[in-house]
Amino acid sequence: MSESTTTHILPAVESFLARPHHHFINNEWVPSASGQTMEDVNPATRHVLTEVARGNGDDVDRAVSAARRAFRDKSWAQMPPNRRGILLWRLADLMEQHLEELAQLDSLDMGMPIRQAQYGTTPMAIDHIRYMAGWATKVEGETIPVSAGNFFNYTVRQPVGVVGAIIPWNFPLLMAVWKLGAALAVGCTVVLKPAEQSPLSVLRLAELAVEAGFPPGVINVVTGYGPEAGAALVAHPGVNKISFTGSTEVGKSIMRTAADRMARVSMELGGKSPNIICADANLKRAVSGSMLGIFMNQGEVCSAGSRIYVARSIYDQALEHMADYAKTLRVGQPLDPKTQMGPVVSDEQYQRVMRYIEIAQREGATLVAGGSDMPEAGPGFFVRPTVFAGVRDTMTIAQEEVFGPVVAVMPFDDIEEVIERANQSIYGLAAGVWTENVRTAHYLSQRLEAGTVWVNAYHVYDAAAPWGGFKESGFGREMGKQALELYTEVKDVWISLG
Ligand code: TXE
Repeated sequence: MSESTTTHILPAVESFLARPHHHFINNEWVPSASGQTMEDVNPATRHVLTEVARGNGDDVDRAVSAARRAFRDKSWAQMPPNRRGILLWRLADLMEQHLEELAQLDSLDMGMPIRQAQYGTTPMAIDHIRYMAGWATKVEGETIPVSAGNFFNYTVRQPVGVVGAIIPWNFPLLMAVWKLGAALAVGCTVVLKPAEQSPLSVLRLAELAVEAGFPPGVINVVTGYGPEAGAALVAHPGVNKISFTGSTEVGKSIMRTAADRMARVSMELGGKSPNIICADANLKRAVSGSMLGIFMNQGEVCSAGSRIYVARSIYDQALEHMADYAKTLRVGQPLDPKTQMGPVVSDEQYQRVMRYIEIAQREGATLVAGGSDMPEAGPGFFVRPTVFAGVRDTMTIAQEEVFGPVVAVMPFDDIEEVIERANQSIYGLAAGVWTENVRTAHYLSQRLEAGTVWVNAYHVYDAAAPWGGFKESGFGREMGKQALELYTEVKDVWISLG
């Protein structure tokens, strides 16, 4: 790390880190009921960044009570929608004023390269809040021409109530606003539980929300571990809806708990996304796009293109380019603006990724790049960008989500065969297609079982475009107007005109 290439930690970030980090309940900072805290580790250095409140059921209870009060009284759900929109817009303005600070917090907290945080995910988060601010005034019902008699029949969409939002560590700020934006726009109040590995940007966001003028209880943040704070939020009878992003395994257990009281749920879960490079693709673009598809954010992306299928006629050439790309990717300190890939989030994740690399080799896959740790990148949890060839569809590396910088590259012979193989997964979040043939592009887009298909691109997102999975990648769509459905109930009203 040299002085000239490393972004200095902003004084505002330094002073934020030095403060105690309590729960944010009813617009106040509240220490844990138990008095316990947990360590927040910087994955690039393995040093403790700061301590954060370790929440339990008592803290969740306080936060849910605050959210219920705010939902019931007139200060939020019954606030004129344009006022809610203005508050969201103000929050976005404040986020923009503090963009660098928010970007640094995510970068320090979970290892995201600063250029991605600063020019990608933080601006996307701001844009998302503005997009949802616009929807606050546009949540409309319908009039329905019923035949049952002389009635005027119409629907209204009403906020579902208190939302329990549980988010992962891979995009801390962005995942928070994906849930907050739509929920707040329609008049819900929220208790948000960030991932234990990366709570900082969300805590800073809560502070900005007070500055923007959000009433007490509308946004609450309880930090803590999943089986403690997260599980208590899921089980709380005062929570009407759980919006979860995380592992499929935890998603299933949340659904079981939520079923007991019929709480609404939406799930954005894991993936093993296929990325298909056809023989007629622009190879240079396809290779660099596919490498971005797997190595962006260290591969810690639910939609990472972790199964690359390449037409056999160009397979050897593509594989060679991919190996070169992986070997020359700049892996290093996340705060260095030149860094393209940072460390994985934690020791636990590092061990998990290394285990998958070991299993792949044991099952007979061939390593063409990476496959080890990367001490020269720094003292943190660095994994060398890894490319496997000689992979069979039945191997663990072709079936399970690694959630790290590891990709399986496989040849295919014809379109029907690759469709079948691509769809042979429990997941269905995203897919990529690289071809210059418009028919192939549309045909594959129709046939692939995925919530999003990118053609001649990978990892493009927009606040207006719906996002969510097929199969065990979950259900419900975040972003786009579809996200409003997650946080509203439809009420049908009959007025007798007889
Ligand atoms: O996820 P968890 P982890 C996948 C990815 C990764 C694996 C494990 O494959 O390697 O999951 O990651 C909270 N009740 N994804 O362990 O445990 C937890 O505190 C309520 C894909 O980090 O699912 C955190 O806030 N909440 C994914 C959130 O759930 C619980 C992103 C996610 O943690 C809980 C993350 C419980 N019992 C991991 N247990 C994606 N879709 O992008 C945990 N949590």
